[in-house]
Amino acid sequence: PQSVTVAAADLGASSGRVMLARVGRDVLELTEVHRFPNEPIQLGGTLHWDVLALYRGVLDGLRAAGRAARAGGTPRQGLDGIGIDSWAVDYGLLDATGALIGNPISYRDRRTEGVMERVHEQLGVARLYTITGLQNLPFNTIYQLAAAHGTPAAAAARRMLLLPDLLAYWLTGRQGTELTNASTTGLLDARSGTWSTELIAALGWDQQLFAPLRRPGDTIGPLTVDVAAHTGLDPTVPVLAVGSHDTASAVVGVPAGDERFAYISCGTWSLVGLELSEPVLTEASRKAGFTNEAGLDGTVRYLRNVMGQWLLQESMRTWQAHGEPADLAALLAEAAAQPGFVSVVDPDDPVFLPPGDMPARVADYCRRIGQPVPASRAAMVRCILESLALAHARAVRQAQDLAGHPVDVVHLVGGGSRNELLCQLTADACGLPVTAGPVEATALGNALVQARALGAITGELRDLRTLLHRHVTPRRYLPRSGQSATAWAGLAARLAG
Ligand code: LFR
Repeated sequence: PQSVTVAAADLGASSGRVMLARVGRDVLELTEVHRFPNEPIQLGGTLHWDVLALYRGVLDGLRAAGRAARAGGTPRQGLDGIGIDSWAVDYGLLDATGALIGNPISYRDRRTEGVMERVHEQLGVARLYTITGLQNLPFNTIYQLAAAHGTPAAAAARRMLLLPDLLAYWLTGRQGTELTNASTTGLLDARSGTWSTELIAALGWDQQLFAPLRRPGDTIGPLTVDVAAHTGLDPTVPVLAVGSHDTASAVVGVPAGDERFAYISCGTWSLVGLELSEPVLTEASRKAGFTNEAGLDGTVRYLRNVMGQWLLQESMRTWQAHGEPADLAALLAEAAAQPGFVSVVDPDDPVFLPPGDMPARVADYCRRIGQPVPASRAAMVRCILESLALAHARAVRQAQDLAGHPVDVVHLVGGGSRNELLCQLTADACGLPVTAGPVEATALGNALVQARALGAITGELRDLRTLLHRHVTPRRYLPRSGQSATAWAGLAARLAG
């Protein structure tokens, strides 16, 4: 076909959206047709995702996408494909009949506290890294499953499906695990790209709990009759595997040309790193907290999780909850006018991981290391964004050093690319040009992979990016000359001290 029309469903930590995309050799158009909130719920002391609300949001979005496609007079009078991505590591458990057991739990829930250390004691942290290449984040699926081991729910479980695969199962009746997201579980062998039967056995799980792997571009299956009836879509519309880990899709959506680049996929998290052809499994890499996740077409996403705009989002939520709602645009403008280099925090400190009163935690942190407590909300935002920029720069530098892969430019994609102050501070701290945008890199990456699977475009990852390059206009930020490297180094030294 000349072009195809696909729906890209992208679930994020605070909202989900369904985008309609038209993709062909000469066209790349993206429209948001539905957006819905994602509101985790605390119940019985546990933080749950409202997975059925998310499923309903996807169904509503697919109905809207079908309607919009028909109105646009697409060749097939409807959709040519559907792809789903979301954040990583979280899952649902299915019983022997395929029914969901309980409600999926958020990776920010505290039930994994101390579990990672226990698993490391049992299996050896260095050995884990040589097998999986994964950074030690307390919420990786491997630790969540270890926390669940022995519970009645886990005893009844016959399948573990990661969230995008769970939704795809409900749409199609087919079970499987998409590779890019499987690579975030801590149970995938990074070299062979298959489930680590060794780790699965060592942790006392049945191998059958883990579904057969699928790759981005594979066909998952047609819609069930019920779903087709409910959404008004043709039952033959295929659900396709995409980079179902949102970060994998976002990296596909980085509009890089031939330059040597680092990327920052900047949303609730900042995922900072490089695209490589081989994993880096050294001890130095492990100690620096770098991960080797699977990217499209056998690439390695060599990156580090930086806590990201989460600190800002939770601050906004806290102010709102205290009855003092803040306007983000106004606050960012005020923050830009604040003096710099006053106070800094390490956004990756575990105190910032759970939901809660971030301004209070930032203030405590500043007090603890003998810095002024930000005296206004604008000063607080300035401190958070400078801290984030510094963490971005640290990860960009470390990635280059650890992989022996120097870069000339940093591509910053995702919602954070709208935050001009953050982009500018990141350029300043990195001492490198930052190319910001597209905002919707994830949905674009999702749609491009579908379009290639459907034959509307061909080629390798770089060809997909060439297409992207022609249709998006990122914004460029150059490091400001007045922002001396010594000032940033001084900030970094405060954290080291
Ligand atoms: C980003 C992301 C990160 C992952 C974190 C938790 O949305 O997918 O890549 O580490 O969420 O799943």
